[in-house]
Amino acid sequence: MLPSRETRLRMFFFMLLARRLDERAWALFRQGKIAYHISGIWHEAIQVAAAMVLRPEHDWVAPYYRDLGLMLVLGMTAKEYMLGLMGKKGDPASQGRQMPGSWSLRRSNVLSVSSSVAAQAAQAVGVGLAMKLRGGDQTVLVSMGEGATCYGEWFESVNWAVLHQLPVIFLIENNQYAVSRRQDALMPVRDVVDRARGLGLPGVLVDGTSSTAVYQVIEEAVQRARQGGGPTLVEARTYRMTPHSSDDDDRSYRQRQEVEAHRQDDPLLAAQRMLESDGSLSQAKLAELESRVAETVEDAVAFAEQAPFPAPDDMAGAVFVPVGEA
Ligand SMILES: Cc1ncc(C[n+]2csc(CCOP(=O)(O)OP(=O)(O)O)c2C)c(N)n1
Ligand SMILES: [Mg+2]
Repeated sequence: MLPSRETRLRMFFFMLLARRLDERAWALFRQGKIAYHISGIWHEAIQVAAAMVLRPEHDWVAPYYRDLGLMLVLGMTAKEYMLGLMGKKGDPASQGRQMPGSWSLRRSNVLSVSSSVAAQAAQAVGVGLAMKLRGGDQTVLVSMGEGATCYGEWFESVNWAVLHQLPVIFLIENNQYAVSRRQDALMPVRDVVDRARGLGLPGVLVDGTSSTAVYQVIEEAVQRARQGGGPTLVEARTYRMTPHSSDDDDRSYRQRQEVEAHRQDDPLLAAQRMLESDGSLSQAKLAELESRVAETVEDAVAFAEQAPFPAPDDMAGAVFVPVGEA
């Protein structure tokens, strides 16, 4: 079902917030104020729509490093994001120990991101198994890139989830690159969902630049999972508009024309146009949302800049459990 006008407006707000925070992160990197950034630009529709379908503090999520939009919908604040980006003590994920993008948010049932690509698939399946054993209608959504579906861990995890009909949604945010490798240099199938048949689960390919399309596909997958119908593989297609991370120079492996050709597929602009065309977003309302978001970003940056770093003598804190507390 097409999400309601209210849901579509909410999705647009979070996509806008994610985009402006992300753009600010790139600026902070160039100013030398942060050490690293890994961007979710052009992934916003997928992330925001998927998170919007879930029931907060009821369902579980195993995200990956690009999932800023998803984390914002799940309750991570702009201030918390900036604290993590700047490695400050107030970062809810690791008190400033992990690389930016290594989210976790205990209060929202968000598992900690592992730096090992595809590790979260097995973790999510473990959560799904616990859900099935306990009964109830919880689901777990696990997200990752298309490159991650080439790892053995991913196949093993999906196999197990299908075998035991676990309530897991495997969300693949296909941005067509895994660092410098194009998708066709990584896998012998055209679409990631082509793998679904062999693995024995439903697979759905969706336009990842359309928040409403992603919302509907995830809603169906979540319903299936809640009703005991097992896992679903969702492939949402977008394009990686930025280099892999702030450490990468993508000019060494792809043409500028290729990147520019995707500029017209902006998921944020698509959501805006849709709301404008059905009369849900006036110029005045858009300006109000933009200024609210700009203020939120400014506040978050100012707050995080003056926030303390972790103390050097607390280096192992929030990393190891002190002896006796395990
Ligand atoms: C097990 C493992 N192998 C390699 C890496 C290095 N690495 C980090 S991200 C990445 C590419 C992942 O591509 P994809 O899954 O498509 O996600 P994207 O970054 O494109 O969103 C690789 C190879 C890693 N972190 N872990
Ligand atoms: Mg990718």
